[in-house]
Amino acid sequence: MSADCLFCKIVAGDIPADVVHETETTLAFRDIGPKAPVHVLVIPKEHHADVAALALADAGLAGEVLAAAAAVARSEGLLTDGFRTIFNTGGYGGQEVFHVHAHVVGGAPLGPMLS
Ligand code: IU
Repeated sequence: MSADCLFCKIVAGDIPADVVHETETTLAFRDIGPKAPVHVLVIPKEHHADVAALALADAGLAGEVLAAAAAVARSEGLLTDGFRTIFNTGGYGGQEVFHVHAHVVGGAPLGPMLS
């Protein structure tokens, strides 16, 4: 746990979140500012700053985050029409919360990737 990390506080239960999926190592909750009809964030419970740091430190845990993202897509009904999984990374990548999280977004056509 990282003391000043918002998502660590959600994992600890100190800040409420609308949790939709949980495993021993991952947590998924609805984004407070949804950009699509379905917008869920999937995180490892263990603190890693971004997906690059996570993949280097623990590739197995990175795989568990991806598996949780797929489980969320299934439970949110996104597998038929498709969805997008995004890891914003660092400043140029638009990352604002430095606890790695996969955005799982869908429920409507999302358009070209970089629009
Ligand atoms: P980013 O990839 O770091 O830019 O995404 C951070 C996301 O975290 C963003 O979509 C916020 O709406 C979301 N979020 C949240 O769900 N709950 C919060 O308390 C805060 C941000 I602060």
